[in-house]
Amino acid sequence: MTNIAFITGATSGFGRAAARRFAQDGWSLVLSGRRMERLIELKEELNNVPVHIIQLDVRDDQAVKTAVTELPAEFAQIKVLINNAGLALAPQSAEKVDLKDWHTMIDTNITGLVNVTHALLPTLIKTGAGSSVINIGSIAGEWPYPGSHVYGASKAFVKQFSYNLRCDLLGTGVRVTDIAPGMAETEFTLVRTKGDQQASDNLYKTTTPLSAEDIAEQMFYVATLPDHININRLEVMPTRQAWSPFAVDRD
Ligand code: NDP
Ligand code: 8X3
Repeated sequence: MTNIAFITGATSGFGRAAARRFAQDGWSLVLSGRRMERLIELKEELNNVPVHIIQLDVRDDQAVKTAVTELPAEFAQIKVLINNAGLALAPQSAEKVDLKDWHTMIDTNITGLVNVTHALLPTLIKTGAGSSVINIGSIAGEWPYPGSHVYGASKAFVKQFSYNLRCDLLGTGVRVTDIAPGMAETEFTLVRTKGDQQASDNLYKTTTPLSAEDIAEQMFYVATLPDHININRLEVMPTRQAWSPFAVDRD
């Protein structure tokens, strides 16, 4: 059977690096994201494997359903779903955040992820042993920090949804993993700060963040383990990132 991966958010960062990593091993790819020009470029670059691109906003459940229903036959039998599309917004304190930003994170990181999962679960169950749902969570889903508010909470959803899916998929052969990266240099901070390149550069300079390729390698590892192994959660941080002491409010 052909190995086919369906990757959301393939226009940048982890998703694009994952497309390149899976293509390196000859996987067929279904790549989605909102920026069509980037998808076209990536398809042109990955000309060694069959690639199907879909302009898709994961928040639109009908569009997601249609995209899955209308997959060309040679891309229909998905083996690995990588639920990667996501974003953080508004790194300031909760009371200063525009409510719209909270909604956008919930709609993308939670609703979008469940939309795609729901649409592809029957296919993955049909593929059976060796298939995987790889959800991209975050260290923010486990560890609180100031300015994480709804972002971290949305990634806690990803973690618990992944665990709960495992329970329901027991016996189907479908594996579920929550990959939870720490600081990684992608366009993530540019999006989070609404285009502040300086803030993004400042965050990553003078340390050694993870790269998109580091996480793509973890995705590929999880997806290609022997069928009987399920990594439930994989938390990956840069060596140069760790926790801080609890904050205390004093007189
Ligand atoms: P990037 O900003 O580089 O990539 C995000 C991707 O998500 C883009 O391809 C973007 O595509 C896509 N996306 C965003 N919103 C939507 C939407 N509504 N519909 C479809 N696609 C969408 O960031 P990363 O690669 O870093 O982020 C990937 C995932 O990793 C996210 O879930 C993020 O939360 C998570 N993460 C990132 C970490 C980091 O430090 N970088 C650490 C831990 C987790 P387009 O705009 O073209 O639609
Ligand atoms: C993104 C990683 O450290 O900004 O999920 O929360 S962090």
